[in-house]
Order: sequence, then structure tokens, then C-alpha cells
Amino acid sequence: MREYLRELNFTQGTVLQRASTNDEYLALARTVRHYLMSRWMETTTEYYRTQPKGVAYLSAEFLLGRQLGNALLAADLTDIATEALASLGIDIAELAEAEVEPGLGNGGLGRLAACFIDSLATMGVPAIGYGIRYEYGIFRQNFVDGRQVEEPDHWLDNGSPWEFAHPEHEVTVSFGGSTERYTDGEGDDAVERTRWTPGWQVLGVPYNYMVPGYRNQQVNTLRLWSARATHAFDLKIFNYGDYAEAVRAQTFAENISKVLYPEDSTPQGKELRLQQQYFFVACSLRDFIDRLLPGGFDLRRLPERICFQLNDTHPVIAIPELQRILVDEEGLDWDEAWDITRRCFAYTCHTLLPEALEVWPVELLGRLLPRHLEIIYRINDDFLAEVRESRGDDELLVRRMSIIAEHPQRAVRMAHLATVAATKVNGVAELHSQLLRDKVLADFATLWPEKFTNVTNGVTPRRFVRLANPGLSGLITEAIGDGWVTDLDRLRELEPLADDPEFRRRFREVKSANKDRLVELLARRDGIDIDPGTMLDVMVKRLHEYKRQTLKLLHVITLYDRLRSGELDLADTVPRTVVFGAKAAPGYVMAKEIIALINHVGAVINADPEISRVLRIAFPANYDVTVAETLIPAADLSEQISLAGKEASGTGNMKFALNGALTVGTDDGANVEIRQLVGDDHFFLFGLTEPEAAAVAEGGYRPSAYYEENASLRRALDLVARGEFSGGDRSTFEPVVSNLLGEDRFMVLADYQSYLDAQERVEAAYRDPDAWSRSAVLNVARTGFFSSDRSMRDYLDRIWHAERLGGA
Ligand code: 26Q
Repeated sequence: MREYLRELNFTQGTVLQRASTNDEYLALARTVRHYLMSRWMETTTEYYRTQPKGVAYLSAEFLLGRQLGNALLAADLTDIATEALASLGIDIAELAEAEVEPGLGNGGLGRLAACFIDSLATMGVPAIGYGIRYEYGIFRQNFVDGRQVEEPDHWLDNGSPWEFAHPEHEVTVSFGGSTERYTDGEGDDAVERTRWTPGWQVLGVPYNYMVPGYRNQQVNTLRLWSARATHAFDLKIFNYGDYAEAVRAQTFAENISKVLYPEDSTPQGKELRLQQQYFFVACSLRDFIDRLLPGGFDLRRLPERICFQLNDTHPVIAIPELQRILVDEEGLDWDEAWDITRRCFAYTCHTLLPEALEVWPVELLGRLLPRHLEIIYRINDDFLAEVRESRGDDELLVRRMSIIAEHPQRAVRMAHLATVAATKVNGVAELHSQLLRDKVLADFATLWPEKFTNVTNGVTPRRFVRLANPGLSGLITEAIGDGWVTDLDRLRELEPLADDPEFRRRFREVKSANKDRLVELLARRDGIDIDPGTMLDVMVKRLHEYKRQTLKLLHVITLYDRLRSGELDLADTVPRTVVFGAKAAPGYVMAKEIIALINHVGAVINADPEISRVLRIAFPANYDVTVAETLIPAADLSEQISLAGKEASGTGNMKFALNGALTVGTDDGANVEIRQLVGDDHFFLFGLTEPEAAAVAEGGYRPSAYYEENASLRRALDLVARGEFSGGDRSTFEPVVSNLLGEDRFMVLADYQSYLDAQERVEAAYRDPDAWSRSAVLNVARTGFFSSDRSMRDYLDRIWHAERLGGA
């Protein structure tokens, strides 16, 4: 309390009576930060002292979510702070609302990185996260006439109390220019070397963020890089007297960390994006080598000290960068350097969609990073020689496996580069890893079977259960103690309680209170009115055709149609609120049309005085981590309905199950493992399996056949086509309808009937609250496996072999 007032008066420069909510928030944030500071320094010093093997998690995205609640929780200061502020007449919950979440990620991949660094800190693993401090995070989504409109997310407007800038530790990063051969030394000692003369440079300034472990005295670091113009660069121009040009050069450099690219599955091959990737990777390697290793460290021993984990291909340019450092700067010979480089990297793949695999045109890469392109060519030559040696002169195979694609243009396949170099390649769920081995990277898996492994994703129980769901957390802790927060397998101890009517009643009470919280949030934030007495059916994730938001929508339209025609009895229908949350990549036209369609269908259904008593759509704009934290604990039903074989893992699915929602889902990604764990009786499975879907595609899929044969599907699509949801205009949603009827790449129509059947089972099950809540409790009890702590143990055992200090 004294600390808090001091911060308010002396740092924030205000007094209690006149402090704004933002002042109050900043003062409390700084108080917690101060409290964690000495632990942070101790953790760092301990790493320097003991020099253990550690992990550097390289990720272009860290979708952190709000920091205050998590920091208070980790430091065990929540109660003290709440009471102290209450005695000053301040509501801590209100104050926490002032924090703008750092949205430095698109979705699953970025949030996964945030969960992983939380787990690493909690488990006392020497680890550092490296990424980019985007000035603008993921765009803010608004709806205008139901259509998505993007606004910039200037999350730093009010300053961030969680970051520590270290301009004195700036790193110089080079781009462009040319390379030349030269002879180093004389006579017998003479060696041929390559010199890279860059065309331009920028500076990277590190910003450190605390990553507090849960009540274990450990505080790890997340280091995000911000781009600045070099001093030399602007000075030189300045001396020519061109002030405006100097400033322009500065903005040019600073563009590199300006904005997060909002595509999450169809990368656009933009030059600035490649600049971002090399920028943060070059800064991070330099930082690790120069600042985290002791002076004079022999880089031949680098693999003993670090594993660089590559979060998808975005940081893969780190591979030629390390090889360049070892060969050009340290003077190691190529083969020795390559052996070291390979042992320092491991690669995680997050996709199965061919269009999501990153490729960089050789022309672009060579212009921006000429030396790296040469290195990539040499890596490829050596690799293809190895392929020919072991598999004979199979030129088709060689062309398939090459790091360089020849068509439609010469380009570097980053996933191939990563796979060739890495010690380990992992997928993010069992099915996904299997499909990587069997399909996407099959040739590589044949060559190096032992390279391929699986680590099923996980989510942090601290943020997504303990913080987001205090009611459920209290109930669990009362029943089995609080050990589950860092040992989520202990949720198993709840299993017998699923048969205890009193426990189930209290579980339902918690769910209902969570729904009340959500109702309050949606009313306040979006002016959306929903009934907490209804089944809450939730589909939240990025908008993508493979995730099949349209399948959910066709179900809703069918319900609407049947209710309207009297085929379904209003009085005998389980009332539902269908909640959507989804951002579309700004350039993804079809995704944006689907958003508009959802909103238009919602407008019609919600305006119907009769039907809206039992069916409503709520689509709050700008779904983010903060919304997720209130929405997920309130959900009854979790929608995980991607076409089998397309969703690598999913992590929202895990968050819902852990918060006691039942899943309706396909046999895809981690759904497979969720269903195995909770049991078929507590999971609503539907749809084609991956082999079935592959067979249908193989045989020539004809979506219109399903339309012709299924009357209710026909009626639903006809409603859209005839303009029922667009004021009679048939052209508005014609592209969505004709895409489904003509191509339907993700087989929405093929799975429609099966999905409807599953939803009937859902409805039947929901009519029996006792049986439903029994299943819900079993979902909680049986999904402890999906803690990101377990994921980290798997990475440690299968990939990193790093040490653990202290920790939980
Ligand atoms: C790449 C290059 C240029 C511009 C953008 C990108 C880019 C950015 C983000 C490409 C992909 C992403 C994000 C992918 C992602 O979030 N994948 C999801 O990862 C989750 C965590 O493993 C999985 O659970 C999901 O199944 C997967 O879709």
C-alpha cells in the first residue's frame, strides 16, 4: 500500500483524489513490477553463474494478453493488492480494465509462444523468448454494416509499464550490398574467405519483459526488438545538410518493427516481412552470443549451451545466419560450422495447408541478404548430394526435396531449409505429426525418420483456468488442494466428484456465474444482449475457410428455417446463444464475406421476436485474449469443426475442455487426443476422418451432389441465395454460396448432415443438466494433459535436453 501510493505520487505524479484509472493502473503495475524486480535479477545472475544449457524460443509473435493479473498471481499479491486498494476505495477489477493487451500475434501460434514462456518460467527452465516489439499489434476489428473494418492497434499509446528498454545494448543488423571472395593470411596459412559488404544497416534496441514463474521466485525474460536508424547513417546525411532526408532514413529503418502482418495462413512474400524476420533473428543470435555467453566462449561448444527453437518457419533465416557467423566471422571451416549449426536448431511446424508454407523468391532474398542466399545454395548442394548418395539418381525426388523451388519462380522453401538443418522437427498434435511424416514432409521422414517427433500443444493453466475462471478454480482447490495449478494431471482427482450431485450442482453454479459475467461484458463492451439462461455455443478462432465457420452458420440457418416453418416446436427447443469471435486477414476477401454473412444472419434472427427467444447470434467484434478470458469459462459447447486433416492442433479446444465445455468436433488436430482422453460419451464427434476426406478428394468431390440430395441443406443455402439475409439482394452473398456449391475446398457440404446429427445429440444431452454437468466435470478432470507444462516437459525430453533449475 505504501509502495502503491509512492508510485502514484512520485512516478505517476498525481494524488489519490485526482488519479485517473490509468494512473491507478500504472501505479499498481509498477508496484508489482518492483516487487518482482529482485527475483528477475537473481534469476538472471543465477543463469550467468551456473551457465546451464538453455532454450531460446524464437518467435515472430508473442500474443501475451494483459499482464497485470498474471503478474499479481505469479507474485502471490492478488489478495493483498485487492484489499489494499479496496481500503482506498479503488476496485482492482476496474483498474485492470485500463490495461491495453499487447496483441503481438495473430492467433494460435503467437498465443502458444506466450503459454510456453509462462510454463518455462514456472518450471525453472533457463529460457529466453526472442521476438519483435511491433509498434502496432494485430488490428482492431470493427463492424460497419456487418462488414469488418480494421483500425490500427497502437497499443503503446498510454505507455507500457511492463517493458524495459535497453538502448545501450543495441545491436547492428546489416542488409543488402554484395559479397566478394578474398584470401586471408599468406603462404600455407592462406584461406579463401567471403566478405559481405552490406548496403545498409539498422539498429535493434532490446526491450525486456518479465516472465514471472508461478510463485517460484523465478523470473525469465522475453526480449523483443525494436528497429532504429543507425547513428552513423543519419549523421552522414545530416552532414550533407539534408535534415529531411535524415529523418526519412530514420522512419525507413523504424518501419521494420512498425506493424505485425495480419495474415496467418497465406503469407504474401512481402519484402518488409523478410526484413522483420532477419532483423529479429540477427539481433537475437548476436545478443545470445555476445551477451548471454561468457566472454571468449568457444562457439564450437554452442550446442552444449543452447537450443534455438524455431516457431514455424518465420525465424528460419537464423540457420544461414549462424552458419555465416561461424564461417565468415569466426573462421571455422564449412563442415565443422555446419555440424554446430545443425545441432543448435529445432523446428516446429504449425500447418498442413500447402499455401501456408513460406517461400521466398530467390530474387528478393538475394537482394536483401546476398550472403545468406549463397549459404543456402551451398547447404542445398551438400544436401542434394546426400540425397543422391543415399537414394540414387532419382531426379524427381531431388526436385521435390530441394530447398530451392523452380516453379512458378525460383524460391527458397523455408520448411525444407528448416527440416534439413534442424536436429528435430515436430508437429503440434499426434495426427498433425503423423501427417507431416506421411504427407507434407514424407521424403524427409524417409531419409531421417529419427528426426521427426511430436509434441502436442498445451495451454497455461495459470491464465486460462486459475485467472480466467476463479469460480471453477476455487471449487477445484476446495476439493483437491491447489497443487493442480502447477501439476495439471492432478485434475484426475476430480473424477469421482463427477458422480457427486452436490459437486455438480456447485459446478453448474460456477458456470452460471461465469455466464453472468459474460452477459455483463457483452452488454458493456458491445451493447449485445444475451440471455444467460440459454446454452452457450461458442466458436472463436481466426476466420478461415478450413475452420468452417460456414458449417456452424448453416446449422444456425437450418434451425431458423425449421423454427420458422414450424417443423421445430419453439416451446420444445433448447434455447441457444451462438457466439462467434473471429478476425479475417484484411486481404482475405472470402473470409470477410463470411463475417458479413454471419452478421447479417444474426441481424435477421435476433430481430425475430419469436425465434430470438430460443436462438440468437452474438458476434462481438475484436475477439482477443482479454475477451477469451471471459468467454471461454462461460461456454457450454465448444465448436472445433475444421475439416479433418487441416487444423494442425488447435489450442482453443483445450481451453474450452479445461473450463468444462463439451466439444462438438471433427477428428482433427488435438481434438483426437481430447476425445481419447475424455471418452466418446463426453464428446460429440462428427464428420469425415482424414483418410475419408482424402479419398473423397481423390475421387473428385462434387459439393452440388450434397445440395441436390439433402433437402434441409438445400433450403438453408437457398435462403442465403435468395437474399433472405441481405434485404432481398441476391448478389450480396452469391460468392459465398457459389463457392460452396462449386468448389467447397473444405467439404462443408459433405459434413453438413453429420454435423446436424451431432447437434441433435448435443441438444438431447443438454436437456439433462445432471448428465451434462457430469460430462463437463469429466472434461475438466481428464484434460490435465493439455497443460503447456506437459508440452514443455516433452520438448525438454525429446528435443532440448536442457536443465531445470529450481522451479515447480
Ligand atoms: C507468415 C509469413 C508472412 C506473413 C504471415 C505469416 C504467418 C503468420 C502467422 C503465418 C502463419 C501464422 C500463424 C499460424 C498459426 O497460428 N497456426 C496455428 O498454430 C497453432 C499453434 O500450434 C495451432 O494450434 C493451429 O492449429 C495452427 O493453425
